[in-house]
Amino acid sequence: MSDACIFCRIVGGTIPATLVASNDHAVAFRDLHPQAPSHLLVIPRRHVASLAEATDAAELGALLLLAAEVARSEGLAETGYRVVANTGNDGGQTVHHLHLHVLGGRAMQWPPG
Ligand code: D5M
Repeated sequence: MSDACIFCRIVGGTIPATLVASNDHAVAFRDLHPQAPSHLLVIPRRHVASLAEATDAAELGALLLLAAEVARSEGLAETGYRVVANTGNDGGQTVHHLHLHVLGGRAMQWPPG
């Protein structure tokens, strides 16, 4: 937990977010700047800077399972969706607390920019 980390503060409840689901390891909430009709972020409760620093397989499994759960609850399971972990500078990561983007509700493009 770091007071300097906005996602730690969302987990701790000291800054607001629209929470949609959680489990023992992870919390899901709506992205502040949605890039698709459904855009959720799934983050570990623990501060992990990025996927490159992740070491706990149970925690990563819990993140992925929560991503699939929120995609189902958003009604995306039938049409499909995208799960993205921007990692490091070239990956476009701007918040340095590991997060999965869950994007859906429109057809995605490939390759991403
Ligand atoms: O994505 C970081 C994402 O985090 C980006 O899509 C905006 C989102 N964001 C930033 N601050 C907040 C708060 N306070 N609530 C909800 N969403 C937020 P990245 O992959 O690091 O570029």
